[in-house]
Amino acid sequence: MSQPGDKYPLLFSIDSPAQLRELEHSDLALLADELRAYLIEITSRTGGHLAPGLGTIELTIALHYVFNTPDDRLVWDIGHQAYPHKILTGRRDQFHTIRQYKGLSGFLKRSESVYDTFGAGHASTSVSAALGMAVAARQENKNREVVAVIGDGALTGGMAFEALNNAGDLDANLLVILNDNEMSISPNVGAISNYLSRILSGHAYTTVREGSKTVLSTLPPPVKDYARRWEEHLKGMVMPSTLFEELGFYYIGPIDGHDLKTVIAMLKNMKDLEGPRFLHVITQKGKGFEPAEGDPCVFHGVTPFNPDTGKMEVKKKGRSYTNVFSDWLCDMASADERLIGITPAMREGSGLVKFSEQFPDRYFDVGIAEQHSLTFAAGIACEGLKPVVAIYSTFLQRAYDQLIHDISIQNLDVLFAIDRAGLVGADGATHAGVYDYSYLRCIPGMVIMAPADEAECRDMLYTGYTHTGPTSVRYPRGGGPGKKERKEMQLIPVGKSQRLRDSASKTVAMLAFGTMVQPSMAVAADLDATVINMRFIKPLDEDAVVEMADSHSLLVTIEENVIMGGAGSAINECLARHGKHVPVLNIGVPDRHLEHGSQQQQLAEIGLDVAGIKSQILESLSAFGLVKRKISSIKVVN
Ligand SMILES: Cc1ncc(C[n+]2csc(CCOP(=O)(O)OP(=O)(O)O)c2C)c(N)n1
Repeated sequence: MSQPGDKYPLLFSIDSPAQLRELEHSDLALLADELRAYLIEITSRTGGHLAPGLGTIELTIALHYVFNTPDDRLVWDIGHQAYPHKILTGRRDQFHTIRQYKGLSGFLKRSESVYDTFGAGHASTSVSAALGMAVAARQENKNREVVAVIGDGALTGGMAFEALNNAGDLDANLLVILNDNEMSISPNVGAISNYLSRILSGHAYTTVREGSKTVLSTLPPPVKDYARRWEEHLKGMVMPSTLFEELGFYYIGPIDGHDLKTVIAMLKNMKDLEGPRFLHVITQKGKGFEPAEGDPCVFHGVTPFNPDTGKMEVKKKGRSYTNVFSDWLCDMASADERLIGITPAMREGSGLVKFSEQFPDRYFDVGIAEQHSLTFAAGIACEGLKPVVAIYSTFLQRAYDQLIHDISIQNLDVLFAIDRAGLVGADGATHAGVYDYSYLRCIPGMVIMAPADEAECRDMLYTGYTHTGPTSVRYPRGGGPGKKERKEMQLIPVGKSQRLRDSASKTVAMLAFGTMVQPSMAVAADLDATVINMRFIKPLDEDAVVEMADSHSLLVTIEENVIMGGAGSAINECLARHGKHVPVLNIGVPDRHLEHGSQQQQLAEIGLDVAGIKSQILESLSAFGLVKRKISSIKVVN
């Protein structure tokens, strides 16, 4: 039987970057070919991020070839483009487990490998982290190189500029590589992106640089240094300096990031220099795989696909909450011309494609700039228009002060459509949307809703849009129970829950939030429990909570959010406030970071699936001595 090594002999002869560094220069092109083919073959089965990694194959090889990793520090931004890095740093044989339960993470993780110098998943952190490492090396007199690789998309994040600003001033020994492919997930946006394109089209600059680079590479260091200064001088006379030079970086580029020879030569040159350096590399997202080159946006993240044609497996999926939001947004925008739709660089993921096509003048992709997106919305709301910020739960974390300082304190009318709330599956801990109840709940005036089904989601969005002040609707990745929305939108009374099921024994009352309503109904049928769809995390339906406390023996709160400070905590506080002493079981996400896997695997791991919820309730009933006393009528099915 043929082994993978037969197909990729060179790649399978390399188990570490140290071995890579022993290869002849002339072998590297073949290695790039094998690495690319291997990446395509494996991701065609596993799914995951594809186009970003295809664009960084040569850069990855060159970096590990030139730098002495892991002692020299290589910091990738986000980490979704680092699959080739994973394969070359001892994880080739486990690569087929990527993003799967107990398998390799789809992002960078310090606990996974010494080569993953900084854990990531969110954008725009690499320059800050690398700068910190460079400063630490200086403090400790360690002679090591630190390299940050950041995409042009991630460069739209303010944090990247905060770090560049700081680095230029600290004169840190740091190399920043801009991996410029003109794409974020969708085409990149913003003035910096336009500026980068202008640099790219500045042929004169490249030509001079290309010439000088060849000369520089052949010179001994002291002469090279002199020549570099001379070149700098000449450059200053004939052409404007780049933004990065103004910030204190020695800038080289743009160079072709797929030309291994050039990239290696440039890296070697820059390695010999000191201080803040900036290498501008042009790559093509999806390079070497025609379907991905043709549609890098679709191939940014893929489901399993046919490696010959690129055709992806279409799983029969129901309607997602993202679709519900997408339709609602267009319907609402048709009804109210004040509506403005805003996304921080997540047009596809957040369901704004249709809106951007139908209402281009009211659509704003502001870049990977969550903080800005909120204050931008605040400004729009100040003028009487109606901003809707479509944002993932995990990315809203980035904009917390803007939420309080710019929106809540001024009680501005901003609706947050919070997608990917709860457990997100394969993206894992960095993307978990399990904190929003807790971090939103303590903000005065914030309305927080969580729908139990698609129809309720649409009505909640409408309710939030109509309400005065900041409001949010948080919904999960994927679909719900499949309840068809009514075209006609209905207001939901703010702060009112909905009783879905009455128990005869009045032993257990399940107070369920959002995604947990459906499994609660399944459990309740077995345990004869009362079920309340709480609908609002804030304002909480206190009357319902008190009524349940007065009439039932055990209250069970259930949420897909961390237990700490979440919806269950809100109920605990309410009970304390009303002097109710009733046993309470808080079910939710425990106080630890959850590994990646499918959403179902994650839910099962922490007891948030039907079986887990049921067994926690049964345990609690027995711990509180309620089983014999009250629920003799309950048919306990194990
Ligand atoms: C703070 C934050 N917001 C949004 C995202 C979602 N996201 C993942 S990759 C990506 C695009 C990154 O573009 P770029 O840095 O240019 O890398 P490329 O994929 O083009 O190689 C976005 C927006 C994120 N990871 N982090």
